[in-house]
Amino acid sequence: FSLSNDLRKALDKGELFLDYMPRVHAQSMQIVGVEALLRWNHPDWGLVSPAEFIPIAEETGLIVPIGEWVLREACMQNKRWQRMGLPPITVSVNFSVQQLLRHNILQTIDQIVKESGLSPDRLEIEITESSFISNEKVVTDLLLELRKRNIKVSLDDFGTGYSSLYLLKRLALHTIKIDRSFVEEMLTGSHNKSIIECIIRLAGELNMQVVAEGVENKAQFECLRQMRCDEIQGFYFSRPVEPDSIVQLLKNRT
Ligand code: G
Ligand code: G
Ligand code: MN
Ligand code: NA
Repeated sequence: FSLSNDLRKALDKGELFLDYMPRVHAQSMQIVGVEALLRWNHPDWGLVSPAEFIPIAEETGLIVPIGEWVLREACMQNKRWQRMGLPPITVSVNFSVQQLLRHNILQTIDQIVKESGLSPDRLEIEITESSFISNEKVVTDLLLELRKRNIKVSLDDFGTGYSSLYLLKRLALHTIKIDRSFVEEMLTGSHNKSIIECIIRLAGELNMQVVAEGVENKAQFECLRQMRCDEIQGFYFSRPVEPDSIVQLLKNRT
């Protein structure tokens, strides 16, 4: 049983694909973006969770070619939706730190965006706070370069990691994504609602957009909307779905 050997071949064999999870504008309930989520259809084991194979991809370095494939596919898919005349949306792509630290990462991103024909401001790169550990300068500089190109950057799983407010202020971030652990208990747990309120206010002060992740019910949604959270993502609106389902959601948007 060697998942890493199989993963090495998965790209060439076409076993990887992307699902897309909608991001919804809280006030209008309109879909304004999607997060690309990698899936692996293993010939023997069926669907393998990214929680299982992303760490293997990171340890083996396979995340670099796989991540390039994800970026290319996501940009091309978004361009395809646009060519169909659908309302323009932003596609978000998760990046592991190993990808960010490649010396030629900017050229790679530039080339893929150019090839796809997607407008750079329709792409968002999701990074996590842990990307800065030991690499603060390199990653901070990279974010500045991405901002020059109008490519958006979001800080994923915010609040769970290395959250230095000092660092946050200095980063060229477009969006903060509140980790779903806060949303999960926002109406039952003791402090989570206040933490969310603080993050929303902080994002506003720093001129950043704020997204709440893991919204699963109407009560959470209404509460976040009242708190003036910009966007929501979660099973309440939609699970991750195939590209055709995004077409349906966008066609229903008027
Ligand atoms: O979709 P799901 O909940 O199963 O994803 C589990 C984890 O895998 C999430 O933390 C998500 O960020 C990560 N993930 C999904 N797709 C990608 C990808 O293309 N690249 C990287 N680096 N991580 C991904
Ligand atoms: O780490 P990251 O935020 O990239 O992880 C994204 C993952 O979170 C997706 O794979 C998705 O399945 C999961 N997710 C998103 N919204 C919800 C939700 O409302 N409930 C639950 N249980 N998981 C969610
Ligand atoms: Mn993410
Ligand atoms: Na997250």
